[in-house]
Amino acid sequence: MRRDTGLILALDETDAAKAMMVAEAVADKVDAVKVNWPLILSAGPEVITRLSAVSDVICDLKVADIPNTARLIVEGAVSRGASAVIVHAFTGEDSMREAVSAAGGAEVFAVTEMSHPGGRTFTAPHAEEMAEMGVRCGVAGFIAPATRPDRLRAVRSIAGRLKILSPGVGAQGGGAASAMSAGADYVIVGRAIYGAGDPASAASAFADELRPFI
Ligand code: OMP
Repeated sequence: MRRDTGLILALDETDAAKAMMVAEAVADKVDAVKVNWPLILSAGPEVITRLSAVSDVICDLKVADIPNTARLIVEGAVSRGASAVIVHAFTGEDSMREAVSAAGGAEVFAVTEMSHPGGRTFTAPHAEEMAEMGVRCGVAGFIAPATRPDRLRAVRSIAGRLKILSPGVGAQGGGAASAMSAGADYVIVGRAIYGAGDPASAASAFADELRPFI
């Protein structure tokens, strides 16, 4: 995944036509588009392939399953054009290794601590352990919260040179610059871009804020 702006669009827009318009409008301002279940369920999995013609696509299926099922999901996403897949780390080492193996040349990012308030309950107490496991399993990097820069910093101290993608910027209250200062390589922004009146201008404003960190 290139790193021209450090910005990843979380395209949770459920109107498929609008989603494609937004992706095209921001394509030169983002390094990747992340698709999650809301868009896949409304537009069908073919949307992964359509978007991959516009941008690198991160398939955020938050895979959380036994190794065999994890493999089938990751293979399905990559075969449709995803260049990266997001998996939950809490499923353990066997599932994570299988996801990395199934991804082939595509990247696997493991969720350590989730960005919403509920993420403090079960994910935060184990985030460091999950990051250590992810390093052992050969993941490309981690998802760590922009809403809690101190916790992002803790994951960075384990991740070494692996990539950190940080959601929670904008609608969830986190800041782009503070996430980068804490060790993120990319920030993930959804509603603050696709929900804006002018998504291209909103993406430009985030790219401007990120420029000093690139
Ligand atoms: P906004 O809150 O609209 O910017 O969207 C954030 C995006 O990042 C959504 O697609 C979430 O599913 C995703 N996300 C989080 O918000 N928190 C996490 O801890 C992990 C993710 C993720 O894995 O991308």
